[in-house]
Amino acid sequence: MKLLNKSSLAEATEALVVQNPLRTTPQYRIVHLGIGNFHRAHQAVFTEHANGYGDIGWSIVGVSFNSSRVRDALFEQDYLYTVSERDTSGQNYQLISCLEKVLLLPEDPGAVFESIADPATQVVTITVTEKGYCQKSGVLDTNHESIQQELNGGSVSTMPGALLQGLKLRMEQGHGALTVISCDNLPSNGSVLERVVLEYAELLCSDLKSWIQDNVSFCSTMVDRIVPASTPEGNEEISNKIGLLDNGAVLCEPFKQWVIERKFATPIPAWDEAGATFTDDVESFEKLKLRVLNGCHSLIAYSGILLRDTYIHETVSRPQIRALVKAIMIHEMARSLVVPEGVDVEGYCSLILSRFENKYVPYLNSQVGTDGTLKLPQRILAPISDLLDRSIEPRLTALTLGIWVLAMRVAVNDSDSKVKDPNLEALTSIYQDANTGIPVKALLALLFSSEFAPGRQEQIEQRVSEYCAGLSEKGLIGYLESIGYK
Ligand code: CS2
Repeated sequence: MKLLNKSSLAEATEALVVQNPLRTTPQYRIVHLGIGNFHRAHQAVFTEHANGYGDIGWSIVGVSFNSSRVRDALFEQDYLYTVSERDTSGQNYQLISCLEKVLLLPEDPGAVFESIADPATQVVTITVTEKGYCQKSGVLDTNHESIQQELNGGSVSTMPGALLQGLKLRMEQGHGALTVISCDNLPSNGSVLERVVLEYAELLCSDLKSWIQDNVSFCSTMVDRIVPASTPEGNEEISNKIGLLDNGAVLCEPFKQWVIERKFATPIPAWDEAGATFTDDVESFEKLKLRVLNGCHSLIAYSGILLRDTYIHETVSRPQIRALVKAIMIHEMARSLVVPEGVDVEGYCSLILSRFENKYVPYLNSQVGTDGTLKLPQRILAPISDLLDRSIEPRLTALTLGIWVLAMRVAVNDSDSKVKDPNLEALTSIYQDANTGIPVKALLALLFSSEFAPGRQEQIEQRVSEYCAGLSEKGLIGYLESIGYK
């Protein structure tokens, strides 16, 4: 089969939808830090659609921090790839042609900084996951190993470090304003990023800090789309359908949402024409999505790990788990926050439940269960704290912590476990020290060391221990049935 690229494109089957003519000279550019599947099936898709409106073409320069996987797959394809949306109602295949190139930070840091400084670059978008922000409790973690290395003159390997070097060059070259948009699942992601960047800039040079304050805007966003890691089988199926070999195809669900804080320092693509919402109040959308979708996603993932299920859709199709997820969404997650105006919360929850059930976009429990010590604070602890403030008992959110505690026992004891966590060593030694006991206090302390629920651990610990005892005695399904989830 011929490889998908600019010269073979005309031979693709009719299944491949080509939205825009291939551009040779886009006028404006986005630099994207952390080019994984999520970016390629989310912001890149919005940008591709936006390019269909107005005369200004936007291209994306992607940056990888470690792996050359995306660059290697796409280089010979002239950076063209397919995004395929799939659910019970069918599947489509869209060509994405706005990716200009992919740079590898360790290979060519100078090219990364120059692309951020380039006057054609108007926007920097970011998806580096929670751990990529090198922050602790919302401030720059100056003890972070890689930040320390950078401060001591070592090579730049972090997202904040790379962004700052690019901004420094932009300042020196006099190329002016830039809009920076964080697209990770962190509450107030734009403000967190701004703080980290300004604190870091101050350590590097004070001129840079004030230049950033005058020239760069940091927008918070809520991003939503379920995009699993690609598989060889998935790529093969998509290639067969479009009639060309695509080693960089991405499979995802049809649903996508992007709510962006209207705080732009520069022109931006017509993302609103492509379905994005620009607003002054992103926070309430972020909170709703982080708790109802991501919080419940984690609950399903850890339940699935305990049940030895592989996929999210398998676990959520168990009636007891489905009933539990429905109940936590409505009775705890939605009641822990102020629902944004105009959102029908029951409809929102049931749409998310049906998205979790989409077996055509199989998502590994281990993928969602990865990095739990960094995800659960904003997904589960923050709602617990808000429920306590509202005098609502955090029952199912506490049960989620109990399920996580036991799932971590599986993760640390099972040599085949695919669940990763930056605190895996600490989790392992806590379990080793506990012998056969369940070290609830020490494990919860790992989560509560974040800023999300200060002083709340004591209020919840006893309850989590009771849940762990019940779960250990009856097993997850038996326990859920015993408390009425059937
Ligand atoms: C998931 C998210 O892996 C995870 O932790 O909860 O990636 C989730 O699929 C997206 O946020 C959906 O928008």
